[in-house]
Amino acid sequence: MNRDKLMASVKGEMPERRWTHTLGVMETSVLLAERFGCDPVRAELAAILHDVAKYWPTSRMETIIREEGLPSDLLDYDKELWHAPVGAFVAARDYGIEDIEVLDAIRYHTSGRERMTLMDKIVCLADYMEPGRDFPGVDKIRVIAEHSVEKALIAGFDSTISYLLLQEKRIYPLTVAARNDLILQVR
Ligand code: DGI
Ligand code: FE
Ligand code: FE
Ligand code: FE
Repeated sequence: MNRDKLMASVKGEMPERRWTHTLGVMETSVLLAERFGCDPVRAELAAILHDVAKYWPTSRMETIIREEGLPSDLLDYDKELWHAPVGAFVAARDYGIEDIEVLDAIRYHTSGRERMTLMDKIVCLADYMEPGRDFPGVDKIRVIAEHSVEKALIAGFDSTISYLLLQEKRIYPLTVAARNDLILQVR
């Protein structure tokens, strides 16, 4: 599928404002890829697809997690986490994406993971700091991202973890592992 067809198809899976967010993640992923030496074409492909399953009904995501062997521990954590691994599955099954780095960048764009690839980091960070994002601390993340993808991503995970603590929600272990590992990487 060519880029235009892919974009039109993914756009159809979500409301207008989420597509605007996706355009922002695409633009920011390309920028960060060029800044930090990742392939901008493949990073952009991951960005196009990263939230493809975001607006799928919970039951449809749950069925895929159960029937397609995705990590079932996800079912005990916030449903907001589900669209990322489900999105990677859909990218492979419905869009024919075979590039494992692209699929992993989609799969881990919400949770992060230990030993994130540069592409994982870029898509996850772009998701935090695309131009449409407006949460306390996002400007600080954009400034840090001028020089360090890892330090900016730590700031992003810190804000998510703080939010989860305030909401008295559970924290998915991969997010803790991602943050701990990034801190070792920048030390
Ligand atoms: O899909 P987006 O809204 O663009 O962003 P995302 O895929 O990064 O999803 C972020 C949401 O996931 C955010 O509202 C916090 C929520 N979430 C719930 N539990 C966890 C979590 N995020 C992380 N990183 N780790 C969790 O354990
Ligand atoms: Fe997402
Ligand atoms: Fe994110
Ligand atoms: Fe997103």
